[in-house]
Amino acid sequence: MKNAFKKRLADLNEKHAALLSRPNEISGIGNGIYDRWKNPVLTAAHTPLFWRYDLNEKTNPYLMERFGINGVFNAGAIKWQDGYVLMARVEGADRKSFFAIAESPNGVDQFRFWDSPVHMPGNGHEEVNIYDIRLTRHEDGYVYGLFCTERKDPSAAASDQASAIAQCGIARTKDLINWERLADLQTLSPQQRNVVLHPELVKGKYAFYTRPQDGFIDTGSGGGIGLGLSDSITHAAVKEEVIIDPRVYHTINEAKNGLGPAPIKTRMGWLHLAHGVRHTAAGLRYTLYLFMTDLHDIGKVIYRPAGYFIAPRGEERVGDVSNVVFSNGWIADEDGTVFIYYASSDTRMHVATSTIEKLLDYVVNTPSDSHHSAGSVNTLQQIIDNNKGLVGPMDHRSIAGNRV
Ligand code: M1P
Repeated sequence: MKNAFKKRLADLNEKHAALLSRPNEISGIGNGIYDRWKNPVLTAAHTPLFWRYDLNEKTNPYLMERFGINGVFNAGAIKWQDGYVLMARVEGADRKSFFAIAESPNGVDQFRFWDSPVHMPGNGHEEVNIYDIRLTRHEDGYVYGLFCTERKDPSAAASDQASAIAQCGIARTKDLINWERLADLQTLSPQQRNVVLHPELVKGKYAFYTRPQDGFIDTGSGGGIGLGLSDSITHAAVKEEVIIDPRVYHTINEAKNGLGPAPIKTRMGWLHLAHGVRHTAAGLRYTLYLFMTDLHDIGKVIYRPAGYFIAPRGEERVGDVSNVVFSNGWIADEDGTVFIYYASSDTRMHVATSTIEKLLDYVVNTPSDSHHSAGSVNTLQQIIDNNKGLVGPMDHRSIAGNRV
């Protein structure tokens, strides 16, 4: 058919334009802490057609994809001039990840990729894959990107084509386009992932939140989210990591955890968003949680609400790595709105919105974990007792009235 190419191109363009301009809306009544938004904000289908297709009819007469995109997820986030910017992990059909920037005028829809992906300079260590960047607007004037740099484990047997080594790559920029690659972070741990740079100097040093781990997947003796200081940022080295947020038996982070984006400074403390992982019969389950550290002693956790903050729900539960929510980007706006960007199942990006005041209320007033069932019952009973007289008719067989 003579016009097949033109027709297919017109169809592709129409669908793509419709997706990019699709308005988003808040989904349901929510839990009072945050609002989820209905549509994913960034997916593989958002990537430009001129990335995926050779648009020349002579060299691609069937207008077939030449470069498949498998997923767009785990994005760093930053407010840039007036735009809401996501620096996403884009994973090709070839399983290689790279970074690309997408920008929205309002933070909840109309995200559009910049024309070219980020050309991140290499580290000279046979880097194979890079992913999960955390953006920090540092007080030294640079925007830093800390990300996982991964390569094959050189000590693996020839028959083992899966063992890998993960470390923390560091780059900095002043325009989000030109990146200066610095030396990878040195720590005493054989592997590192989920490393985040604190936005302020601490005692004149650069402060890193780390996640020591023995293996590529298992953290082994790595006890949780650590904190360490480095004199230098160009050759960053942390000689001591203190675990500030440990993994704990029978909680949402018993298997492993890791910090999400750089913390937000509030009047009450540093607000942290992290992911916790637990084992289930269906595999690993990743959820998000919040905690707060002291404004002047960033290693001291002062509030840690029990349980998860966001867990995978509905279509979020399904994807390349199912039952996962993961966040490494959030934006606190001048008016106090907080845009929480999270990925689901290593496939797509979503947004939830809240405010600084709501998140403070949540971390301060949500009961902490009692670490046993009887304690949870006591916590619940306390809420029920406090509500007596504030609700309508209750079923007297089940309320605290029987106990008073
Ligand atoms: O597949 C889920 C996540 O697994 C890793 O995170 P962590 O090191 O905490 O287990 C990362 O590969 C992350 O990209 C991925 O989303």
